[in-house]
Amino acid sequence: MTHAEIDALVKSFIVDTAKGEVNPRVQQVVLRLTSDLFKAIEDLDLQPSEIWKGLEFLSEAGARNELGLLAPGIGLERFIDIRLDEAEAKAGITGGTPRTIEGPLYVAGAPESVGFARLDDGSEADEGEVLFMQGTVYGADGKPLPGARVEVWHANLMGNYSFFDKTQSAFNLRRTIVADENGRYQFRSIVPMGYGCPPDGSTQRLLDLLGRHGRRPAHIHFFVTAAGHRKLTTQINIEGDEYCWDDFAFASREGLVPTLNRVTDAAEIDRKGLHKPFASIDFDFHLNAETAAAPASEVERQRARA
Ligand code: MBD
Ligand code: FE
Repeated sequence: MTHAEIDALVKSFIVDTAKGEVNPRVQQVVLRLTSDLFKAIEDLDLQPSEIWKGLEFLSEAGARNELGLLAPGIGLERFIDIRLDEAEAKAGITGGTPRTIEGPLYVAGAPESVGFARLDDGSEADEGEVLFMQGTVYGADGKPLPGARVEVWHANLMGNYSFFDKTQSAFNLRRTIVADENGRYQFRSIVPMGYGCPPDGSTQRLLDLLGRHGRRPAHIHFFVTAAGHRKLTTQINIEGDEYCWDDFAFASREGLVPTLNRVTDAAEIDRKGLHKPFASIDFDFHLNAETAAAPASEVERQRARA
């Protein structure tokens, strides 16, 4: 079939059959995606068994709750970010801390504190390296933003996230820190390890067929919000991780790999109440002013809440 014939056929299936009230946006999207799919089937001469394989793959991925993992794995979540960056540039927004993908593992409702929080429950404190991370949240005018909210979440030493990993305590490695009167935040945690896709999962099965790995570098996620400013969704990578620039989720960006300092000075260690060297990262967040000229920075998607 020609593409024009496919367009006519799909219109006859999806548009001409409408009798009730139509959601025009849904109709437009379904029409487009269906005709693009049919054209791909035609162009690639996809066989019936291959088409069912594809549907079965999506079914399985959905049943395992892996569509949120497949999206970064095929670069879809990165593509969304590229488009947001373009839209912001068009709206005249420049500068600010680069965004990068949210990923599928955020959980709402983490404990809140002002200025400082300890993220880890202490269960891995002995094997892990203690991490202090601190900085200032700055607003569009370049001034600190007291009261800004820094939501932070990261994996444990196994690369696993609390809530999804039921062996961890509630909200382990997840907190909301409200910036203090100087716009400062600080947390104590452990240096996380990188994440790997579940080896028996749908996403990894696809990655295997593509000759790709399913590894992420060690990283820490953030939502940073403040009145009058656009929500920043971002991550930092742990410097030196072998996957730092080889992330299966394409989230690594210039400007999001801060220096990780190793503090060995005995007096400094003592001041933290520690008995061994620790890691320290300084990282400031720079937010952009909210504007009606750019798409919403608050993205609606289903998120876990505990
Ligand atoms: C993660 O921790 C993550 O951040 C992403 C994007 C995908 C899988 C696991
Ligand atoms: Fe993550």
